[in-house]
Amino acid sequence: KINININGIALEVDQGKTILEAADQAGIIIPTLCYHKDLCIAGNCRVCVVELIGQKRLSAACATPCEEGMEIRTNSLHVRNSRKHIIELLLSEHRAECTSCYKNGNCELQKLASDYKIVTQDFIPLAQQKKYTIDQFSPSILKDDSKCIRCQRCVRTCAGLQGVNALSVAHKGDRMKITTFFEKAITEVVCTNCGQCINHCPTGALVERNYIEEVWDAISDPELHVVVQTAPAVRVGLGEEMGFPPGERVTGRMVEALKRLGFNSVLDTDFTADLTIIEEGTELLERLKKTLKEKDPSVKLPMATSCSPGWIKYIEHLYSDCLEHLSTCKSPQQMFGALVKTYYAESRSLKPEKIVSVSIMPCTAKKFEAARPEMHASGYTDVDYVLTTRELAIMIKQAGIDFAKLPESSFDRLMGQSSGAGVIFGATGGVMEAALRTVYELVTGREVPFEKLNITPVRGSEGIREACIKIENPQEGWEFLDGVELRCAVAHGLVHAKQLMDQIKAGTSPYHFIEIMACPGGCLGGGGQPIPTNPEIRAKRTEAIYAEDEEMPLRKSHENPEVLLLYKNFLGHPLGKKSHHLLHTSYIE
Ligand code: HC0
Repeated sequence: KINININGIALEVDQGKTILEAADQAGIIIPTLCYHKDLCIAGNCRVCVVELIGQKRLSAACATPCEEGMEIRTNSLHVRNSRKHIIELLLSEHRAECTSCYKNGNCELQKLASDYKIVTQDFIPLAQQKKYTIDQFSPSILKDDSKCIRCQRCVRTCAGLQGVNALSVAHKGDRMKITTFFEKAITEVVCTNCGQCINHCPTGALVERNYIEEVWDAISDPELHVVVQTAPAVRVGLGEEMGFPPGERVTGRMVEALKRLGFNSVLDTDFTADLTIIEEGTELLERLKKTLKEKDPSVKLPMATSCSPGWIKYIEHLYSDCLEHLSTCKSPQQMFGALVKTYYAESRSLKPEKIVSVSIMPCTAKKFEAARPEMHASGYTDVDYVLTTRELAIMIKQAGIDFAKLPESSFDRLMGQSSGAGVIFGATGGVMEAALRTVYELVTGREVPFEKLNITPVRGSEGIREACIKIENPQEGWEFLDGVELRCAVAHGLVHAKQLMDQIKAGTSPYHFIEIMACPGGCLGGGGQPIPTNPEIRAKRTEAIYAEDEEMPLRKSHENPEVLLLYKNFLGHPLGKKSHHLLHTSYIE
């Protein structure tokens, strides 16, 4: 421990703490822009400057470690004036058309300009003179150079959190910019569309491509039947946009809000999450049989989950010789889309061409996924529009809905029922846990004891986690699995996916089954979730997901009555002909 003094307050702090962290401990807020809890320190925006008594130069609080006896002033005249100048300089290079900016109201630069009352313009407004590019080619991400303050959070996100490096810094001095390889469009580089850059951008330089108006148009058209599905993680994030603290579950209110917005049917992606488990679990068992029993060298293990579209793009871009490891299952979003315009349309006597299928996702890559040319198994575009959790919040506000006063409502039927296993898809490790609950019962014919339903080794926030399940006394047909230790691994954040993929590539992977989610924390930390994000917020959302699971009357996918009905009345059996056509896919090298 060392002793310091901040603004006259004596403080004991751990050695190695930065001034920013020490100030936080003392309840003193130092403004930041380039700093983010998820990222390595850059110290390049200088907004967090503080005065150290005895030193002439100001220091960046985020990048300066505390030293014994340090006397720090965070609010002296020198600090205030410098900070104001820094903000003014940043604004002089920023196209500050705030009222027409998509980030209006949730922009960190705007908030600083407001807090520091920047009302004069002492510097030449360079943003008006410079040429700039707005990259609008991606169905997921818009990148507007004129709003960029070059804090490089996006670059550090893409490199440090995701290990993708689609964004980098080019040029020097006043020509310096954040760009891509050879300044190509985002769609032409290794971007996975994960949207983590959006979640970490302090301004409107990176935002989601929004489809709010298109969805309003569809809802307003009396000829159309507009169906909406909501992803598992939306229900534990949406509340933050509506003034609730992180971790508030708003499932029932969300459903009621969607009904009031005018959707004709409010259904649940968790239903197809359960369906995914049946298809993917069966596929895993088939692969185990082919490799362990039939010794078929053409079948690849470990099998990797295939529901996170950022992860899919990552493996297609960077490990295209490992695509056979991916499960052929489409994601729950796309399974849902394919069923809405076939099974749902038939059951409800609706013409598929009159159905508009909308999904609410915590994810920007889902927009890209829905736009993939192969996602037309129903004969139509399976999912027409994908909105993020943030876009849904905008619609709710536009509609004048007082979210806090809403009663709770239930999902509509046919594709609205789910188990707790479907819910936990929203957290890293959830797909694995859900799959293991089902695979164990399919193989042994015995029920997973209630106290063992929570498979804790695959839970948590470690980048990579492992579980080993020993199979004993399997039922008839699965004898070859007797005594087999099913080795599983879970990774979240693409930087961790790399470790598992390098093992596969080298032929040293010890696993049978791996789950990879592109975003930190899984979907609940997705690129379409409320901003801000950080480890504490994601931990609260994670707790909420598991609490939702524990409250569900059914907690195993294969017990979902609506899924069983779907097989009985429409699909036949898992991995059957219809399933293969509607629910499975292949990948692009
Ligand atoms: Fe996810 Fe999903 S769990 S990817 O994170 O599998 O986006 O929430 O909707 O599709 O169900 C996202 C979340 C989903 C899908 C599901 C999967």
